[in-house]
Amino acid sequence: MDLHEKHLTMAEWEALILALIHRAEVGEVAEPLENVHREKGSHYDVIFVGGGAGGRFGSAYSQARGLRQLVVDKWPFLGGSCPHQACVPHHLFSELAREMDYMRWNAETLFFPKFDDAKASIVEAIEVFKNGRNNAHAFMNWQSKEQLDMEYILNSWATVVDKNTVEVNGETFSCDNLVLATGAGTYLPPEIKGLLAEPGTPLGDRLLKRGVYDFSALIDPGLDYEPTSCVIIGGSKIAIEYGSFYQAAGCQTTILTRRQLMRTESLHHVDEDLRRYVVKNMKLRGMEIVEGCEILEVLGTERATGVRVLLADGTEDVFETDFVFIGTGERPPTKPYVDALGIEVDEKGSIKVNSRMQTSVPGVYAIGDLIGSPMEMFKARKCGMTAAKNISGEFAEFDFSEYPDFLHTTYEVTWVGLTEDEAREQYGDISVLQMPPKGIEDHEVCLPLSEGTMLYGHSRPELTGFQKAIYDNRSRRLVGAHHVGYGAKDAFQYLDHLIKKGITVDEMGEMNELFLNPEHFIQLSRLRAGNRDLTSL
Ligand code: NAP
Ligand code: COM
Repeated sequence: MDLHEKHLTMAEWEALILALIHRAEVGEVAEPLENVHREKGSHYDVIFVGGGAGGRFGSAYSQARGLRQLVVDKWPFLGGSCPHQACVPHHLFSELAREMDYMRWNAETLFFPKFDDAKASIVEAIEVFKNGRNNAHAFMNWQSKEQLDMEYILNSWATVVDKNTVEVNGETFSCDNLVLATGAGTYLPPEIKGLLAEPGTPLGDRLLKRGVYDFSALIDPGLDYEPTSCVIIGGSKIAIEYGSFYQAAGCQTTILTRRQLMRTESLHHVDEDLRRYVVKNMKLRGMEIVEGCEILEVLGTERATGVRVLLADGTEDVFETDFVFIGTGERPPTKPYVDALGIEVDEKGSIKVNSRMQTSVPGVYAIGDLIGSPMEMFKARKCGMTAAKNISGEFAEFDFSEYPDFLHTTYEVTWVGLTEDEAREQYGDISVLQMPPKGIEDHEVCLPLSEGTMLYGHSRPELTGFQKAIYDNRSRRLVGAHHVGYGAKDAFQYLDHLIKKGITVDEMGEMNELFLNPEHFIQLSRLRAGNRDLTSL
């Protein structure tokens, strides 16, 4: 469908995308959606293969710099997996988990009714998401075309022929620069038996055994029964986030993990006090966490019936369940690029790039999840922007080794900078301002106290969360901040910037807080800022 002379309203976009998704679901080949200025020819300064966050932001930046760009995506909308199967549903489920948790703890107090497990349906939550996601899809296309004037071909596969040639629906487009941005998918460890329906099904078009889901299968085709329990394989962010949701929805959840929870390689700077608070509170909600185990097999022939593991003590055990959820991380499928371009990849298959997003093939860039960890939104978008800057002639680098990080349980868990142990090792002389203070038990103090924890503060102080700020005593600079609670996540975007700028305890003490503020960092810093020699609080 040629849209380049048309202006679709949001409602028209929604209807169009919905119809195309439906046709794909029933196996029909649907026509492409095109906003292509063919009057300008078929040559581009840059072609983005993949229109997720990286490809979309890279395209927008290229446009803004006066480059002619084309972005191609297999789905009928831009924005990638985020609005379709990944970040947006995860945030919806985490919000629901928080609400259900709140209702459970407060059930039959004040005006809160008895919590009704029968109404906490995982299937319904997925339906709510699927019925609503189309609006975000529509906005991605509307904004990209009407506001940002991107050229795009959607609902279409791009085949990379060589570094200057891309084929889409039998038509050839040429480019001076190519940006690969096709993301990653769930990693299915080959050593775990029984994940797939048919042993030996190639990973590319794999079919999970019935009763086995990853974050994407959970949504499409979607969970079609209300599970009685859940066993999660792997200890990733996905495991923690989705597991907390299932548990809050009344589905008894067990996480089977090789390492201690939150000690997986992709999570850096996780403070031990924060980790303990998080894990303690997951267990308090009834989750079972089995650490140090090796996952051997998903049992069941027709459908999953359990997971067989080797426990830390060397014995074998079986965790019975009708719902196995995969949390073993993600890897990018890069073989087509290796085959077509001879591009260099690392041992996990991620495309190797330098700090300018340039691959081993001149003129070819790679961005986002395709280049490996961290598979986070900020990185994908800024990778796209960095590639576009370099293509437009600027020398631009992007260092994503240090960044603010987060995950959800029934809490927001957020951190930036060094942990207490790392700071002590690096600086020696440090001060730690934390709540509850060291030596005080969680139940002894109703702090941190703010929006989201006010009621707990007055009835269950141990649920109010945890926070910690770490200063280097010599320079008086903030070197780390850690928080479990509600409402503080946004602050960490700015704290990251302030830490990089070298903000001191004195400058923190001069800031204007909006009282009651969720992380208490400003007032705690002010309480100590007057001291010539900083000490902990
Ligand atoms: P991940 O952080 O890469 O963790 C993978 C997990 O799988 C680890 O616990 C790992 O254990 C385990 N694992 C791998 N192979 C295994 C095996 N054979 N047996 C048992 N366990 C195995 O995974 P993820 O959470 O899916 O995240 C992928 C990327 O997406 C990350 O970059 C993450 O930051 C990002 N993401 C972000 C969010 C967010 O909320 N910001 C949400 C989801 C994903 P070991 O630790 O023992 O290796
Ligand atoms: C967000 C997708 S859901 S994008 O980063 O705006 O493209």
